[in-house]
Amino acid sequence: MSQSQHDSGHFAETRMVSLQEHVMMQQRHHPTATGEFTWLMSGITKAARFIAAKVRRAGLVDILGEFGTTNVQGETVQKLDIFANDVLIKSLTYRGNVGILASEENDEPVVLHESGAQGRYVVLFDPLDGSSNIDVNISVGTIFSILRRQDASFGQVDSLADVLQPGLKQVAAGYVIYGSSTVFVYTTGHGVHLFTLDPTTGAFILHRENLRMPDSGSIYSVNEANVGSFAPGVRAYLDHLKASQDPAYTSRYVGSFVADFHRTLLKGGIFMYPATAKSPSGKLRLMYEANPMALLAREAGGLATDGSADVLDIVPTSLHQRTPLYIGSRRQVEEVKEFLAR
Ligand code: P6P
Repeated sequence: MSQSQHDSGHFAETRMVSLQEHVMMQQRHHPTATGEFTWLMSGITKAARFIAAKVRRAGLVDILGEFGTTNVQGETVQKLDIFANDVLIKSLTYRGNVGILASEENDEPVVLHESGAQGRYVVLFDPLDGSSNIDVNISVGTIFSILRRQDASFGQVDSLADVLQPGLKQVAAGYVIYGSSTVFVYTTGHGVHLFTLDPTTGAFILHRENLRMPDSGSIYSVNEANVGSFAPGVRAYLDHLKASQDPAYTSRYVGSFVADFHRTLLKGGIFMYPATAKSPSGKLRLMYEANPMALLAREAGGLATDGSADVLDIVPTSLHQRTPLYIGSRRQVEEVKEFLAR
């Protein structure tokens, strides 16, 4: 095969760019970057590899009796979401540039005093969203959001002021989906980029760069068991979708947010978790579920709203607050806002 034929082959498209290299290249958008963000992101990818390896073995629980009993070291083996939370905290605590961690699993933010004045970043995460689906082998995911500590509060004991920033302030956001393959998706505000974990080398390899969500999609995703307690505008919108011929819609609902969002990002359409009787403020959390996905949606050309406002504009009042969420292709999100405004 001639060199030119070889170059036009598979390797030319993938260029074999690792996530580490890509994050370094993204720094060109930040002339003042010192590489510390790259070092932080390598902590997240390290944790992702450990979590992926553990999730892959979850099915062996019953066979090997690994979880819920003690392991060979006599340690009590933890539930997967606790494991994921511990791995993320351990991977980020010693990066030196993270000042505060906030997790779905921890009531309060964790201030990393050891980082001192170097701890410029706040990292929020849902360590293993949808973990209840692992028993039935449905994809689950890790969601993360990165903020920069606000100079005014820098070094203050009250860390909450640093954490409770609107989604527009995110310097990066992303998720890892543990599915048929492990895919890492992130943005630093300059496009959405997708990487697949090569289990043999442990490298995340670029496979989609500057991904664009379709401006319109024919898939809607909502738990229709809750339709009885949806607002009239939501019910009217669902009737509209079912009656539509162009496009003719289909329904897909996995019940794992990362899986439902990943499909929406790639194929378009809309994911909805409206307010319900059981979850009057919506079920999904603003800070480490809705905000990171809303930044990715916007960077890919889509939208995310709580029904009236842009999710990224919401000024948070508490770490674990919930929000109704309508996220996906521009056309569908703008349509649902019209129905909700009637
Ligand atoms: P429901 C999983 O438990 C989760 O937090 C999200 O991942 C998912 O989108 C949602 O809950 C599903 O909730 O009420 O439809 O089962």
